[in-house]
Amino acid sequence: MESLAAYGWNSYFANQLGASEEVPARVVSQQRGRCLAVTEAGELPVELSGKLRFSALGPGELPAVGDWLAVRLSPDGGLGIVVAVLERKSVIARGRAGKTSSEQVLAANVDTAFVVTTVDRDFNPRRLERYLAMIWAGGARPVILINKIELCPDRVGLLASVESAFPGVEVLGLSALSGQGVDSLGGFLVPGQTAVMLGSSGVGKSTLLNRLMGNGVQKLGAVRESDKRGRHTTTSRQMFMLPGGGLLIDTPGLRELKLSDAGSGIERAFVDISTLAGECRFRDCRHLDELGCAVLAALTDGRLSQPHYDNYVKLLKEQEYQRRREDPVEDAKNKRRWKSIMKDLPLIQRLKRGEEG
Ligand SMILES: Nc1nc2c(ncn2[C@@H]2O[C@H](COP(=O)(O)OP(=O)(O)O)[C@@H](O)[C@H]2O)c(=O)[nH]1
Ligand SMILES: [Mg+2]
Ligand SMILES: [Zn+2]
Repeated sequence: MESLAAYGWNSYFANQLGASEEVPARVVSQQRGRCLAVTEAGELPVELSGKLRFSALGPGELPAVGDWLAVRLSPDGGLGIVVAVLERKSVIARGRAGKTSSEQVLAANVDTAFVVTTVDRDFNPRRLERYLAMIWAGGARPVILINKIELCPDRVGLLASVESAFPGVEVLGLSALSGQGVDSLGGFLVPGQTAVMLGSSGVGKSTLLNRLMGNGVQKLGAVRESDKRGRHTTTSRQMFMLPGGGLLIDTPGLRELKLSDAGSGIERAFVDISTLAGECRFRDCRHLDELGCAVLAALTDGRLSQPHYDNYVKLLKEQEYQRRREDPVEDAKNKRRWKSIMKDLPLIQRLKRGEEG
């Protein structure tokens, strides 16, 4: 019997549940469509109610790890039927490649998002900018973790340069392997708070989790020495309660991180460009070829780096594309069309089999 407050339950969610026969549950793991959630009475598998399945406007509205749910217990108490996904306080979501408009929620209701990278090949400022935009857009606080710090000869210099490249973001160096610097995460991992680890495969997320758990809770798969990026060992998204009471979500490495609607996240991740934009001649300047563009001026005289600017333009374009795709009117039309096709499906099948009429 666990108190749900230990899992982050608070009045924000309690107010949404109101008085009903449904009980609150938090999704603690997700693997191939199977969801486990924790309730006051312990962990149990949950399934979507038919109504929720059909009313959801896209996968982004379905339960993800970290979500709080209103659940109806089956008579024997062995299964929870998800009646509703409670409104999220924050969300880590990426856009998905593909034809249908959709976003994928990687984690919900997290306070802190650790973007884990390393001092070696994985380090990529452009990718970090992308992560920051996504995290800020979803209402969480990003923290950059530079793992394998023991491999870097000039640790202080590295941290200083990363800090100056990402103003307003906390940057911590650590070694999950030796434990060096791991204590500095303590402030983010307090009881009732939720953090998620994001980052490529092989950067040491699972190693860090194991160290924080203080035991071998999650077995690590073998990593081939030849494969510098390490091997993909975490296949599900899962939440762990750390010995100190904090909640930590481990995620598998992401091969691709397309932005969903990142909104103001991009402005925050490129705060230098946003500041310059205030001096552009036109208020709606897109900083592409406009006259009197302060951003382009800074690019020309070298105050702004070209790859940094290119990434900004790229992310804005991506966002524009996603917005068009995720237009609710277009989306609803699509859904209605599919629903009517599904309705006609038995008929179509009968026709195919030659049982006309
Ligand atoms: N040198 C060094 N190697 C590390 C460190 N943390 C993790 N590793 C290694 O990096 C590889 C990938 O780690 P893993 O935790 O599976 O990464 P994940 O894919 O992000 O979960 C493993 O071989 C780890 O032993 C570290 O701080 N320093
Ligand atoms: Mg892992
Ligand atoms: Zn401009």
